[in-house]
Amino acid sequence: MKYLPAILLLSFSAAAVAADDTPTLYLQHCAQCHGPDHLGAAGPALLPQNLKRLKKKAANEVIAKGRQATQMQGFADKLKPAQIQALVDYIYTPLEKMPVWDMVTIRNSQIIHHKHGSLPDKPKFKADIDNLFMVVELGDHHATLLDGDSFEPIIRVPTRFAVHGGPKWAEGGRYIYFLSRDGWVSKFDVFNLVWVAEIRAGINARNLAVSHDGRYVMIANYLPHTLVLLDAKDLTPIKVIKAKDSEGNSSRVSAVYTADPRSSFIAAMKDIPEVWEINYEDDPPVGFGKWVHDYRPDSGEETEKERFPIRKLRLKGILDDFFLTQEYDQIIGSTRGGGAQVVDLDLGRAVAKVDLPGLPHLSSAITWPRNGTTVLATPNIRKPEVTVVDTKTWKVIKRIPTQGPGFFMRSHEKTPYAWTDVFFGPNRDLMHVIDKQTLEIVKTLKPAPGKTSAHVEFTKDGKYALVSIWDMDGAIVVYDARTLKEVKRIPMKKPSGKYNVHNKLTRSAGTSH
Ligand code: DHE
Repeated sequence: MKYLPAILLLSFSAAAVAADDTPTLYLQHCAQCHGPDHLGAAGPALLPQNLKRLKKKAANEVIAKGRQATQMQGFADKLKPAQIQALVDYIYTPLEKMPVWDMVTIRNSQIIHHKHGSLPDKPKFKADIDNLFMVVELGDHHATLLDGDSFEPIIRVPTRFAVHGGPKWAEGGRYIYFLSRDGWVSKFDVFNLVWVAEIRAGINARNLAVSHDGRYVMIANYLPHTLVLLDAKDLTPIKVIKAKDSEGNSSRVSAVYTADPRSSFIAAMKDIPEVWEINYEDDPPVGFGKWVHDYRPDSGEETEKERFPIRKLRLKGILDDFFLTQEYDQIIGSTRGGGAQVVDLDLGRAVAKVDLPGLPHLSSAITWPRNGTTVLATPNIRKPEVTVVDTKTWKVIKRIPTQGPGFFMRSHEKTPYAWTDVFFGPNRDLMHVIDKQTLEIVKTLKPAPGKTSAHVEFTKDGKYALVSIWDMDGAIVVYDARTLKEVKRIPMKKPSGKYNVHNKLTRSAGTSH
């Protein structure tokens, strides 16, 4: 017998363990990185809720062969196929008891890399801060800070596993906040190019929002059913709000957004027909929480008496996804089962229905002025069309056929075009460019044949459009937004979204907020 290293011998003895002793196999081979409680450690959480986006077959392959560009090694030489399958079934089985993720657990997870206020207030590099981009590279879980004038990367840093939703800029571009699907919130100091604080706000999280004054960060969680409010300075938790209606029915929180002029966060509920508004003023308006229907003070963990009151708007149906108008007075949300409704935040009720079939991706919708009105355009995850709606009448004014369902749509105040990807289907390497006045597709680009092209963001002056090539051997392709000619290609590993300081902080109507 050839010499075998100790670690392999250990693994062969593990292979002798019967497949019905899968928990032991898990502890031997997986627990070190993924946590004995499946909640994740250096590696991601392995709970059915966190694995929803990975098919069992793909999970089997990852265990057998490992995952490219990560520390996940393959186990095909150590485990029999039946054992690998047993491990797959095991991690897709719900835990008997869900772990508690409350104020104490959250607080204990906090990591302060640099004390708030301890780092210099001048950037370490020369660039127009207002025109910086942060690019999330999903391929190997990194983020690249890009100079929006030279299109040269300034720094590339590792992120937590599976960042999702837009990282949120704050304080004029000094800081940016990321959220991973496993609930890790990470704050990056852009001037000093370092991570300053981290905290795990949930087990399975959706997105985060930062208050317009830069003081608070709010996290929307699927698991547990909570909203978590953090102090933006060092991410210290302030409040854990249980997502429950007045009858005690608990809900996942789909997403949370900031409504600047209202000094509030707007949160969408996934399992109850409610939308919540959480005020973050020091001195909230009297009776804020009693304003809609029969709101009763939250019985969850309160840390401050009258602070952060919640208005709960009861709706006719559950909203899957929604868009906040530029005035922040109305939301338009897709209703489960089809169609969409417009909810007036001041009246506290639905005021119109919109004929949006399929699954409009409203969190990616944009608006622009046209013929004396404001139009809203949304891509559709299920239907090959971009739907254009008049926001005065809420009537559909045009259905623009596309080469396949799309995910993201973007424009800019200073460009005549709106860009939309064809994210799904055989034509996912296409990108449509739509004239915002004629509502016709004027050009269809194919930035990288055979590779998905998606998610556009503009430079602060709207002169250049940056497109992501979603591939391990991917890139950011920079286009002249007027001539539609390529000007530069920056190699990246599956770059998902990119976020421009100016466009995000001025709440440009051409991008998501
Ligand atoms: Fe996202 C944003 C929900 C799947 C990439 N996604 C968002 C937002 C929501 C959302 C509510 C807005 C949050 C924000 O910006 O703060 N996404 C959902 C889903 O419900 C859905 C369909 C299913 C799910 O499993 O969560 C979903 N999203 C995906 C993906 O599969 C994508 C393509 C790859 C990934 O990262 O998992 C994806 N979502 C993104 C990106 C944004 C985003 C890049 C930010 C867009 C922006 O420009 O702001």
